[in-house]
Amino acid sequence: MSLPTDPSTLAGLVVSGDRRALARALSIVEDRRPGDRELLTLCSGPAPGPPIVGISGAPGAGKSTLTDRLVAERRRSGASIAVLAVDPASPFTGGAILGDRIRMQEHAGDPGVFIRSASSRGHLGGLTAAAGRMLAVIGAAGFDEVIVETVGVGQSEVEVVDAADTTVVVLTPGWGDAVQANKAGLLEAADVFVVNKADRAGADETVRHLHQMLDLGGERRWRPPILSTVATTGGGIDELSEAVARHRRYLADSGEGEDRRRLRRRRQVHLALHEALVSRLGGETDTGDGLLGAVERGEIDPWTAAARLLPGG
Ligand SMILES: Nc1nc2c(ncn2[C@@H]2O[C@H](COP(=O)(O)OP(=O)(O)OP(=O)(O)O)[C@@H](O)[C@H]2O)c(=O)[nH]1
Ligand SMILES: [Mg+2]
Repeated sequence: MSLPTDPSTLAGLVVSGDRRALARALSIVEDRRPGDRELLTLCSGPAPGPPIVGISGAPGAGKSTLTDRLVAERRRSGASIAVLAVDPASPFTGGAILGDRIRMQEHAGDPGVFIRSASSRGHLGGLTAAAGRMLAVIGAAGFDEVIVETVGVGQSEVEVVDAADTTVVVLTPGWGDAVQANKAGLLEAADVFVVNKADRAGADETVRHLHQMLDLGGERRWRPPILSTVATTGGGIDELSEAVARHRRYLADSGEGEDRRRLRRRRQVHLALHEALVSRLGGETDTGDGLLGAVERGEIDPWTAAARLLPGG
């Protein structure tokens, strides 16, 4: 049976749990195809949606292996889970995404698990905005939990992890990793630290370094636990799952979960605005004959160009 193309029928199918409809709806909002706005409106509402766990870390840190283990662990309790793998550096890690898909085949055929990736190819206003739209649609599809895997430990990843309720930052043995996490602002962004590949030398030292850095950071209402895992064998996964559950309870009890949700909705407005304006500009692919070209040649200053994009400007 072919899928309907009109947004309201499609959204109805998404909400009723139709996975093919979900995949189609995600492509529409990811690529901003016709009907995307209506779909997003139909998928958005006052309900908080399922809790989102962000898993972030350097390339190859073991995020996908951990995600895979977490999914298997959560499935045992019957929870349905959607995974969104966000890959900002597609030219370099395109192969890794494919690898993820293959690894995740273990869950293929399990109707309680849905896996999807998003790469930076062709996203006018940035991958963060595209991921936000996709999460809105996934949030309407009735899953008990959502996991977002993001590659890297830089500023853009901090942005992506802002979309999560609970952010797990994955490091590997080597104290340089801990220092790098500090520099990239991940010490602030992390709700849970994982030192993965704890079967390798230096894991204890990395854990110690992280504790020292957290100590320097002063008092905080939630001190991120620091866990060691061996994702390949499943070592430490139960503890990770428990830490995520504890953080979720903290969010609910402290009211911080509600604060984060409000902030997330606000930020989505900023991202949407940025995208809308960039597309008015003619896109980042402007060949030089548009407004951007005039700015490049120095004929128009950047501030005037920006003002011209606004109504009345
Ligand atoms: N020794 C060891 N290897 C691991 C562990 N966890 C993952 N690996 C290996 O590390 C490699 C990368 O694992 P992935 O799970 O693909 O890492 P990732 O962070 O998702 O990688 P990207 O998505 O490419 O950034 C794979 O070969 C894994 O088998 C671990 O705990 N110990
Ligand atoms: Mg991966």
